[in-house]
Amino acid sequence: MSKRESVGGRSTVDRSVGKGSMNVLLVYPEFSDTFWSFKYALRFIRKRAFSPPLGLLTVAAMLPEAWDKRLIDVNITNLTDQDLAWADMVFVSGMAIQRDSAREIIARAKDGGLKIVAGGPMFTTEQDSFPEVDHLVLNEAELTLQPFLDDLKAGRAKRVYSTTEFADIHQSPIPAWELVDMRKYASMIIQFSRGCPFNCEFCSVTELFGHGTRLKSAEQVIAELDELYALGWHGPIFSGDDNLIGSKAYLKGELLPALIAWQKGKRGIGFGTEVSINLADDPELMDLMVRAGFTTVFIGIETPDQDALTECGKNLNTNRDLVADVKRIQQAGIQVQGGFIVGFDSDTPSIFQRQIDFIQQSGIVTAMVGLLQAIPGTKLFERLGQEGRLQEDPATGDNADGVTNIVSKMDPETLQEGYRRIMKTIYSPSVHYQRIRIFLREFKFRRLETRLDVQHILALFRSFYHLGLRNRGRLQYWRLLLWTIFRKPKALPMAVTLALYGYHFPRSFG
Ligand code: B12
Ligand code: SF4
Repeated sequence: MSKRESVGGRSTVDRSVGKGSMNVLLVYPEFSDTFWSFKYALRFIRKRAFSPPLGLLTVAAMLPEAWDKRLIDVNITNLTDQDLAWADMVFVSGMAIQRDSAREIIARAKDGGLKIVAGGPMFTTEQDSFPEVDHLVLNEAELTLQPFLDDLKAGRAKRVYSTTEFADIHQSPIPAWELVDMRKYASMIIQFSRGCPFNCEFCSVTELFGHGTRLKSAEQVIAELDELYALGWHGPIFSGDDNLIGSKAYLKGELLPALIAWQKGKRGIGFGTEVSINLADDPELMDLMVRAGFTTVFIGIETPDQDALTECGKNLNTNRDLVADVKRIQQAGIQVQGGFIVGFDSDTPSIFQRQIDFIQQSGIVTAMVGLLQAIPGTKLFERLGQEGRLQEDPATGDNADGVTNIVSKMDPETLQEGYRRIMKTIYSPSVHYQRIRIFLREFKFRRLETRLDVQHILALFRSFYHLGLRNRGRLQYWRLLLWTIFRKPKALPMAVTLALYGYHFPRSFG
């Protein structure tokens, strides 16, 4: 058994399946210029994308060893005719937001006479929309890939492989990172857990990954990190958890102590992840997370309106002082990024100013505000379908593009206009730079989170030119730098990074 298969004990798939040559092209479709693409900020550090596609890399690690595999992430490189000529089969993954690019890739591969195997969140939630795909290997590949490979070997591969079960992620292999050109990415990506104990009406996580939090063993995580480190990655790592703190006992007792031990003697490896707001209730957990290297968490705050929180089932966020919660996390030494939504049935036009005020007071610099969309597979989609309130066009999958597939209760023009006002206001230079200062005043530096390389130094000079000389808000930029140098000198790299985000976000929503 290879090292990769032995992690976590049992082998996920029989990797002798299909011995003989097979050239597999794993293709990750392009993201448009979205909020999360970080495209305009990444240019400053000469990176092409935020992180590589973990789903495809995990699938690659489960394919027969004898097969030749190549990864084409269209976000960092072109898919060429030569790539397609080399391949026998194309494996495609993606989120709804990558729909157009995925269709283009599928069409080109079909023109080349190639078989298409598709999986991942978009295909799982929208399988009927892709009649041209030969094999839909849906849900978690830990469960559905092996039956597909078995049938393929026997010459009777079916069109759809799906399951209602959730995988034991102790069986997930170490992703095939050797296929990745790490220099092109700002961050690497791993996953400690899947699933979320909560039940928000608009969210597809529980449908896709379940209510229980499924966790990798600490040993398994450390093996993954060791491999990344050995391959030369000593930078930031994002963990794609739905809600890392779903099982606090495991975190405190196993994972975080193991990460603290692993970090000894290493510098520059900061973790980011997604959690729920109840992190703020647990000082011990926050302290352990900081010591383990967590620098940033994304939290779905959604709205300061109690009725809207109740409407969408986000009961966890009700009856709390959400601004104080955010500040407690910042004071512990963790930056909070927040997700916000407008367009709930109970929203009135006063919500726009209330969202602006909340975001500003909380010092959440990276605030992703979206219009509520109904994603297939969610309870919201089902409810609105029954109420006849779904538009014909599907959800774009980008909730920050100002488009919705919902027939809203609020007058649509008022909603659009209010949404645009939020985005314009919070990312206007004066408000954005002021928010960075509000955040930095609160934030407690517990460790230096980035290892500065040449590109970071160059990015500082590039920012002098673009933000300090050419961009709107140049005066505020210089004021922020001076303020930081005198008041929080250790925070200078962070201040510049946050300033660059302010350069990206307005461009990403036009
Ligand atoms: C990390 C992450 C991100 C990263 C993306 C990093 C990257 N390079 O892909 C960031 C932070 C940028 C991001 C952003 C967004 N994300 Co996101 N993200 C995730 C998250 C938390 C983890 C993804 C991951 O790596 N998982 C680990 C791998 C192993 O799982 P996986 O990709 O699902 O792959 C497994 C299976 O799906 C399957 N599989 C996957 N691909 C393939 C391919 C084949 C051929 C086969 C056979 C099988 C297969 O096998 C794998 C092993 O089981 C997921 C939630 C989750 N738990 O997965 C949401 C998730 C993917 N994101 C989602 C969304 C909506 C978004 C945003 C649109 C959010 C927003 N509102 O703006 C943005 C859009 C991205 C953009 N650039 O604009 C949705 C997608 C829903 C959908 N139907 O498309 C998810 C599922 C969360 C949710 N709310 O439901 N995201
Ligand atoms: S807490 Fe977050 S991940 Fe969990 S169901 Fe709600 S929105 Fe989805």
